[in-house]
Amino acid sequence: MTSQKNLGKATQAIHAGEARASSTQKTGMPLLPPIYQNSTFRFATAAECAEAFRDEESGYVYTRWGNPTQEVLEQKLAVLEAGEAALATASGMGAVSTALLTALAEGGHVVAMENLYSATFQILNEELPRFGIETTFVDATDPTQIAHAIRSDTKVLYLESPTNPLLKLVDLQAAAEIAKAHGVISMIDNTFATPCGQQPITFGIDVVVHSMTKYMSGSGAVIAGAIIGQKEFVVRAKEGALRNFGAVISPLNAWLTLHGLTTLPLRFARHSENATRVAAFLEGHPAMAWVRHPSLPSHPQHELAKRQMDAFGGMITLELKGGRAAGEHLVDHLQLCSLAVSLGDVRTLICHPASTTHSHVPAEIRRQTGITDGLVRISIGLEDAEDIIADLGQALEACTP
Ligand code: LCS
Repeated sequence: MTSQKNLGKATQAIHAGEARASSTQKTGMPLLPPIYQNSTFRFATAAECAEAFRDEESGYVYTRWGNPTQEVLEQKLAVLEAGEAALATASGMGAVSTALLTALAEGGHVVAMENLYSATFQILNEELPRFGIETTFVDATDPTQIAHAIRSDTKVLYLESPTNPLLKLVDLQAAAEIAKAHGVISMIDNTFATPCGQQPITFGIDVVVHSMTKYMSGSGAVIAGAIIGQKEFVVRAKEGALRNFGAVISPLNAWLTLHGLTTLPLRFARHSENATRVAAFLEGHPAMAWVRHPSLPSHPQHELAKRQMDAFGGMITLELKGGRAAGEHLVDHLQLCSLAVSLGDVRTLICHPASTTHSHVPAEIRRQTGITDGLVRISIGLEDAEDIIADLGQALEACTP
């Protein structure tokens, strides 16, 4: 594994972690890691079985505890995110909740980015307060706001960058330094950037979580998540919150994600290239009030994006001059792009966050954090950029008075 750290991203995506699966075969090793689609494992003797329960490194006992297909995926994830170890989970929210449950105890305090995926916001704003855990939400685009919000009982700094859906960025190095100085665990949801857009651990962030439902698996076929970090944290999460609360990935979804990851570097480069072209087209269109993509010089944090991101990603947020009605009109007239939540798919997906992905965030908080009723979010797919532009162009023409 050590030598794999020096390989390029595309090579890592294909080869990292795969040796172990093949080593179960004596000759004629399978080129693709096999899928171990089973819930339990058989032992020859009671002593062997007891040993596997005592020392997990010595064998597999039950898929909620560990499974070879999951482990191949986890080894690939650790290499891709430059972490010591990784855990695959049943969903992105399985990763977020398992990571938070591992890091927090009764009565702790969290400092979090104010603009987050809505279910994460709900965990922090509604679920954790039931256990006496309080969260202070800040505009983490300004690192001084993070520093000011940290208290003596703060245990976790929770971030997204770029955020869902506003594509706000956090200075990862500055945030990690503040957290370290206060003995706080820094966590980031890296779903929008993927390790091909940025590797937060290389900036000093402690824990990375993912919804692998999105770019990581890439096909729109699975719900899956991941946690990557130091071995001590990952083992604690695996043997505690993951195993006991049970957000374990199925072998089939682990296997599908594993194969999705092999093309992530290629796909993410193309998503980013397509989105850069579509964003430039949209920004020049007279129907737009504003368009946001990290590649655009008009993005308030374009310089930070250039500094800390290796690719700008495939997500675009915009608002039309005609507000919500115009946005709905646009969505209704698309022929190639699909009206659907989720993101990171090979297909271009478009949605209206205020009535869908972020509808559970109270309207007042949506307004305060900039999720306006006219906001439209596009996940640019892998179609030819000209075809995406042509579809958006014809729909915009249809909705321009
Ligand atoms: N983190 C981010 C940044 C997300 O965008 C999502 C889902 C999750 C975590 C949760 O992942 P899941 O449990 O669904 O795998 N985001 C969605 C979205 O924007 N539209 O539909 C789902």
